[in-house]
Amino acid sequence: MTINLEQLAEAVDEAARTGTAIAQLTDAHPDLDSVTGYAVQRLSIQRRLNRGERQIGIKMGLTSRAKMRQVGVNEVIWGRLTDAMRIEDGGEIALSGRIHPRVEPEIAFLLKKPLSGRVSPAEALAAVEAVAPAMEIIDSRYRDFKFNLADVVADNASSSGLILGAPRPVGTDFANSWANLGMVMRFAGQPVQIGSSAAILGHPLRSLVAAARLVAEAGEILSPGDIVLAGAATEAVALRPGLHVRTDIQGLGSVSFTVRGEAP
Ligand code: 0L1
Ligand code: MG
Repeated sequence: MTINLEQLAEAVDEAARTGTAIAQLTDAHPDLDSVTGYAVQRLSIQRRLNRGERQIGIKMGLTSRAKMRQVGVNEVIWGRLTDAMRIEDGGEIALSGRIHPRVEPEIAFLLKKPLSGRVSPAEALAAVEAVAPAMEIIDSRYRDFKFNLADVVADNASSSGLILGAPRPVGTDFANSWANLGMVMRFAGQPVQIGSSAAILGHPLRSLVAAARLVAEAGEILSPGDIVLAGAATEAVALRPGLHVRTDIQGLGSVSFTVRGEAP
């Protein structure tokens, strides 16, 4: 069967826009591969840009063993972030308009220089202005949060929202001192996930190196001012109404938000 990329892009984009779960694209197109998935992702994000959203960076996905195990996909992937996905630190989010949102603790890089291609960790670090504690809200558009590699790539790596805490400038000691930062994510004050920055590909900087390579493979570039979400250090946890969610990262600070509504 011929694959109509625009049609698939419209399907995932409408599912995200309306908060309506859809069947995996690979149900109808079992041969869909990740290269085609990325083409669908690009077209679906173009639809957002056509509606007035602005791209603000990228997210790296499945950068930890815990995440790969959780969803049964064994490859690092990436997706695009837009300004409409941003939630302010300490802000409120609604669950309506989302399907089955989950949250995960992350680290975010803020870039001061362009970055693309095969770069060393030192070159990647030289492009970083600051680092911030972060959380990502993911929300697969597929029923039951079930997908394979091509599906999740087409669905913009499940991205739904991002929250960044106060950024800190990075020093030249970043490579050593940030290798193993403790991270705790709490729901209503109770720890729900505990991890380490080491779970992000061994060091979050490796995620930035991978980001530069992956965007270059897509003929793109990371630009000054871009945010790069390095990926989660732990599994993601389902959100519920009324929750206060906070992540603390050793030496980096904290980031939080509240889910609107009454706790059941
Ligand atoms: O940010 C992530 O690691 C998510 C990637 C996509 C898989 C998922 O939805 O958990
Ligand atoms: Mg993530």
